[in-house]
Amino acid sequence: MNIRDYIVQKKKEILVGRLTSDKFQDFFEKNENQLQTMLTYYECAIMQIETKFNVLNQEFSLSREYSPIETIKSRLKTMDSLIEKVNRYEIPLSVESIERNIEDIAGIRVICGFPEDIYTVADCFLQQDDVTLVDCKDYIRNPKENGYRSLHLIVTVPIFLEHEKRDMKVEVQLRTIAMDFWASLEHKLKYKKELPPELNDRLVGELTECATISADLDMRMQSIRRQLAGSQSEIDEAVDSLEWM
Ligand code: 0O2
Repeated sequence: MNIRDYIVQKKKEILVGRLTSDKFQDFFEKNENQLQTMLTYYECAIMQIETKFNVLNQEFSLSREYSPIETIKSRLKTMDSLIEKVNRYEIPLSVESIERNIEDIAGIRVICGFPEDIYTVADCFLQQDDVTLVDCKDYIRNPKENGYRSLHLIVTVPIFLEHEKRDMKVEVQLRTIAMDFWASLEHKLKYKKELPPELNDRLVGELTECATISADLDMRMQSIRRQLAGSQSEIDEAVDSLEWM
């Protein structure tokens, strides 16, 4: 992300009347370089963590003959979303305080096939000696009221720069394909502002029901996978015992 482009875009929005407050406009202009540097460091931290998950996935596919991770997505928080959070939590407007108080500027989403893979992958990741767990929110064991499920880890990882080492905070969200499918639809509904209230309420209710169905589906598919793995190892043992093969 380029802070200069963001400032230019905001100036255009001011012209057409969609205004970011002067306070923020001022802040971005005065701190352009520092903000750009901060975002670049977060991008480096994302690369670092993405590599860690890719390495784990490769190793799993050797030792277990399947890859627990289906996809890895990453994003830097958009400036609009950052401003919204600064406002909502009344965070003092300085680069240092934003870095200290906002934990999801860098975000990685790791999508796994099955719920148990999430915990296996998270465990291996957290055992690495340069990864420090800051906070963990388990919305799989304790789903949100709307049905949202995911495992959220806030971690720090070091990035090594020319003259220093910096610990960077990153939010890692681990979820299954089904949890991700649900969350992206729910996210769309959340930002659909112009829906009539009755329709909105009905869709919110339907999504909460879908979350229950999707959690059940995850568990049933996991159970099928376990049974298949069990019968496969029985087949392998039987084949191994055939001396003539
Ligand atoms: P984006 O676009 O990813 O930046 P917050 O809710 O952010 O004020 P906190 O404690 O940081 O406070 O939140 P939490 O619970 O760790 O969740 C942060 C992120 O998790 C959200 O980021 C979403 O990506 C995801 N998330 C959490 N709850 C829900 C939910 O109910 N539905 C969906 N679809 N996603 C959720 P942002 O900042 O909302 O969005």
